[in-house]
Amino acid sequence: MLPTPNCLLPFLELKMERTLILIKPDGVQRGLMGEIIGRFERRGLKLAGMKFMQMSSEKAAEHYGEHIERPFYPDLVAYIISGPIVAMCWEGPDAVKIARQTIGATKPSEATMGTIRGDFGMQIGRNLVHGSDSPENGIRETDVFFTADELHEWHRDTERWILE
Ligand code: D4T
Repeated sequence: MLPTPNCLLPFLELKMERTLILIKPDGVQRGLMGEIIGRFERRGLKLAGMKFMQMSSEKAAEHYGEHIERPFYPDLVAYIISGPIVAMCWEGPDAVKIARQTIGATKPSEATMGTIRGDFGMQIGRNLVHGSDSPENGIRETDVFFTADELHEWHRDTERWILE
């Protein structure tokens, strides 16, 4: 595993987590960007960084490297680089678990209604969103997509109504 960048150490001490969320090309093409961003925002997660970009094959390999031996890997990379995506870093206590619950099961046919994939998805190869699967991967993946100066620490005035 890569060493934790110094700028992220304070978050570990506060037991805050960061999660990397991607709106995949199908989410962008289907006009669901606002809907998807709104779900994380309304849940109470706090945005630290966001960019609209197209992934290179190198970045796709870095992001999905753990799946390189899987039969679906070539299709997965072709899909993720096929058009622009939205990359976001959201933070909060238990941010990884809360975001994955908001996203729903990997297979849209198994995702609960009320989740992003349960409400908008049909097939695993077009499942709209990526979310980090552990706090460690939240940090590692955020580092793949964002430089330190692209992540913002800011005071949210509603904080005390969301977190105790
Ligand atoms: P991501 O990483 O996109 O948030 O998805 P998950 O964390 O929910 O699921 P994953 O890592 O197991 O799979 C990564 C990515 O590969 C696609 N996939 C997966 C696929 O196209 N066919 C498959 O059989 C599997 C298992 C979907 C998500």
